[in-house]
Amino acid sequence: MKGVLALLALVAAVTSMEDFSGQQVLRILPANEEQVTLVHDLESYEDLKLDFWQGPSRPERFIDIRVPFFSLQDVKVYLESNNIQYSIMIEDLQTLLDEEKRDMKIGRAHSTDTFNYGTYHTFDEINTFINNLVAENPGFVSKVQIGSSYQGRPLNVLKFSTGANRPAFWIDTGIHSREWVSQASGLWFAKKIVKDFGSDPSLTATLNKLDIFLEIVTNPDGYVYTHTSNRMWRKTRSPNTGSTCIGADPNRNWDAGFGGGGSSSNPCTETYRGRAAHSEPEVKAIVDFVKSHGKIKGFVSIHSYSQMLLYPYGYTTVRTPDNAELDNVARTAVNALASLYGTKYTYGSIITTIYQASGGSIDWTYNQGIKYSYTFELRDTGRYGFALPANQIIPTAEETWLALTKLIEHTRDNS
Ligand code: 0X9
Ligand code: ZN
Repeated sequence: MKGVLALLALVAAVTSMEDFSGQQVLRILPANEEQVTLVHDLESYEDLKLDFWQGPSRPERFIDIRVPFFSLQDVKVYLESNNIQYSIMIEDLQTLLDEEKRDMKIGRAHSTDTFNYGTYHTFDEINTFINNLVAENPGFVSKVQIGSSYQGRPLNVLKFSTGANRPAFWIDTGIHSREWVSQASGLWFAKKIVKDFGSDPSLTATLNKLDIFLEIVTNPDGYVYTHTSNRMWRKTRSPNTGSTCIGADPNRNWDAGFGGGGSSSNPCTETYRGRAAHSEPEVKAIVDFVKSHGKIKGFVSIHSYSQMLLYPYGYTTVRTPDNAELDNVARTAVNALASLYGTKYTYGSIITTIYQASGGSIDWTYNQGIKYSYTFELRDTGRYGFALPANQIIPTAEETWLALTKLIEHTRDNS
């Protein structure tokens, strides 16, 4: 085992890709508030280099933590000596990532018809896809560049439109770069819209009233980094003065309860809020776009994992004035989603359903007057987490589309 690990580490060093050999993801079930606190205390031991995939939490709710090989023993002893229940959810993360790499079929598609929707793609492949889709659908699909990432990559948004000056529905995928099923679903949605327009009565009615904007790679620097250096990268890639740690959490960087609970002021954490609200160009670009457009009626931000459909707020337990309506629509949407493959989603406000998160995108859009602001956490519930096998991409996108359609229809008919 030691020899194998050393060899794998060597291979990883040569290719400069972070190696996850021997790393496990532990699923921890704290029984009471005291145990929740004990698990959270682990976060302050920075040397352990833990990565909280899920959590903060409350009693009886799982916390999933990725634990490096060198910290495993310490963490397990800590949990056991405190009588905290846990199980090993992923035995060896690198094994899953090796499979993922094998499944990535490289091959340049020359059209969106031959594009492989059932595999994960690089940033360049996605940009080629976008250009092809635009070229294949003149007068219907266009590309809008809303800004540039910190490292200068274009922030491209697909626009589906059949008339001028329409109100619009926004969808973004991949704001957290490691949540690969999100960007992959975005690609499938783009093709679905083109295929169904003109033949599916509901989508056709939608597009005769609303434009749809779709940003597939919302955090391009992070996404490239997940392919070249660290598959588990979540944040942006902007530097932080006074720290060697890189990036801010683009879902803690919005001006809605900015700096509140469930966000961190430490640049070395995964939930670092950034130096100021909208400090990240990837966030600022959407903020400017939404404000200057002025007629965005629905806004959906797509993440993974947990199988949830959430609405505001994340920063406060105060209910929005639209709580009942948002909840009803969410129920309809998750029922539609489940009708295809039986995938179960929970739904509710962010803070009551998943955890407190301040500075999140849909809290900001809601406060801007975009009533239909929702966020998805796609598959799965943790068996694979962020390393969801590629054979689940298409089923995930298909079922999610049914829920999205409900949200879009309701927005169309009520604004
Ligand atoms: O922590 C987050 O930002 C979300 N979970 S994730 O694992 N995708 O990072 C939960 C916050 C809820 N808000 C949104 N999903 N937008
Ligand atoms: Zn996310």
